[in-house]
Amino acid sequence: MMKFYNQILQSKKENQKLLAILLDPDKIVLDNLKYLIEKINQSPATHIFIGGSHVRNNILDDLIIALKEKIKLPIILFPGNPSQISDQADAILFLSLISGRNPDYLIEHQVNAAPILKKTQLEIISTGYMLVESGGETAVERISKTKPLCRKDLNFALATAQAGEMMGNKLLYLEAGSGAKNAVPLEMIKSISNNIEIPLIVGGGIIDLQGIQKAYTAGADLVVIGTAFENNAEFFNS
Ligand code: 1GP
Repeated sequence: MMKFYNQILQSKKENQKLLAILLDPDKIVLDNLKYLIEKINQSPATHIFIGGSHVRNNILDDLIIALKEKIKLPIILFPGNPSQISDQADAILFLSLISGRNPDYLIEHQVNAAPILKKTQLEIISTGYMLVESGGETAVERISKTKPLCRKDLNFALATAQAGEMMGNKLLYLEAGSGAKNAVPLEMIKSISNNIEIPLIVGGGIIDLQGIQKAYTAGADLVVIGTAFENNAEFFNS
């Protein structure tokens, strides 16, 4: 049963917008966890995403256990590589970087992760991950050694999204990159959301509440906020 995915589908059907706070375990100071948890519980977040570029497994398990004690939201892994798997989470975005042409991020890491995932209880949600040019080199671009999609080429971005859907992905994630200078263009969100059926996640470089609203209005079903909350835990009260 795809419990968490079905919840996302249900929200989309009811036009209830979703919001994920992205936590990078490497950047979390465990001494501040109590405060962070308080702020997450006061925020409008509906999901927690956990992931980063260099996360070590032992931190991941402990962090998720600590979060689950005090937070009721679903915890979804958003892994940078196959070492970032924890059975403590509820689900995992099983990503394929379909905007790029690096076989490691299209299939190799997935092959390595499959036997590990088979031994977990995690709900696996296949996700077409599309990196969009954002005005500077982002960590995803550097680590994956792929070129992001051109901001202006809406037709190519749409064709990529549609191919991702046709290949059976259950979600699409339009990503400008963590801390991006420019968020995903609204016209791109609009054109893709109008022409696919599966839910659309949008993240990267959204730094204020208006940015979240604009992404929703353009058609995002779930918006991800990482850096802005990391820099200011009062972000959602601003
Ligand atoms: C990164 O989309 C997420 O993968 C969030 O990006 O850190 O810029 O909010 P920010």
